[in-house]
Amino acid sequence: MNFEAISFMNSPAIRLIHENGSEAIIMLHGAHVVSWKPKDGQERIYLSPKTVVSPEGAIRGGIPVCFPQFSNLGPLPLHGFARNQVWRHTDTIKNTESVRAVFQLSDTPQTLTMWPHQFRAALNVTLNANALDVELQITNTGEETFSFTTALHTYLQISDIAQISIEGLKDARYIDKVANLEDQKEARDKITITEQTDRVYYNVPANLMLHEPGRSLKISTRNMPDAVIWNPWVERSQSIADLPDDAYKFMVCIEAGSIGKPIELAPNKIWAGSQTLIS
Ligand code: TA6
Repeated sequence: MNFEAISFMNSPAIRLIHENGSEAIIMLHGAHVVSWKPKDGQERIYLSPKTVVSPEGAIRGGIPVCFPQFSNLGPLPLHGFARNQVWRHTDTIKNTESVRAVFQLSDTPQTLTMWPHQFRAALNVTLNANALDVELQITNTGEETFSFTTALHTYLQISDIAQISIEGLKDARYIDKVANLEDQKEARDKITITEQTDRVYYNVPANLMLHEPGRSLKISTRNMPDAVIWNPWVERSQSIADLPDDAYKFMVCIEAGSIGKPIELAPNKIWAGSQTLIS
């Protein structure tokens, strides 16, 4: 097990290396996971080839950390500010099974102007033999209760959108943000994607599966009850400047979040939720 500080897209990052050959890269900008290759060497995380790292911007692809607001569910910029901040790499923990990097972000005068609450966020990224575990911990370091919504906005790399399916959401209630429909119920055992898709599913099972020809990925969550499925499809890919026009063929977002019911966090309390990708 090992780790090294590297430069990735000309920006500081940490590479985690497992003795079985698997590895992950996390950038300090956003504590953004931008790569995970299990031991078969196949990249599992989609990172847009057009993305850039800019001080106020978000990286396109990878695992954006949405905090303290998911999407436009409040007054903050889309998906909150955590993905646009530079986090600190505070620790690396190695044992015989895994290697973990810890990143931290606290309130600053700038975040306090946007969101007037004192907090400490930690992102624990753990590389196991066949899994990548991403845990977000939020501590209320202030004197008043605050509430937030959050998600790990995971972009998964796929070989062909026409050949994937997502299993585990049957009977879940969802909103369809493309068709603008509230309180729908998923009828399908396996979801396929054939058009622009932007759905928030509520209270989903802790295990979902992404199936592709020749490989599958299990997605397990803890304390993140909601799931977002997003694919921008043709026109939306074309309209997002930092995505290639055909990006929709090679990515699907399966996000873990706590979105439907904002988390209320009292002073000195800690909330934690995680998503684990298992190859
Ligand atoms: O999680 C899905 C979503 O909220 C979509 O509505 C879509 O806009 C996407 O996130 C990307 O958001 P971004 O701010 O990164 O362009």
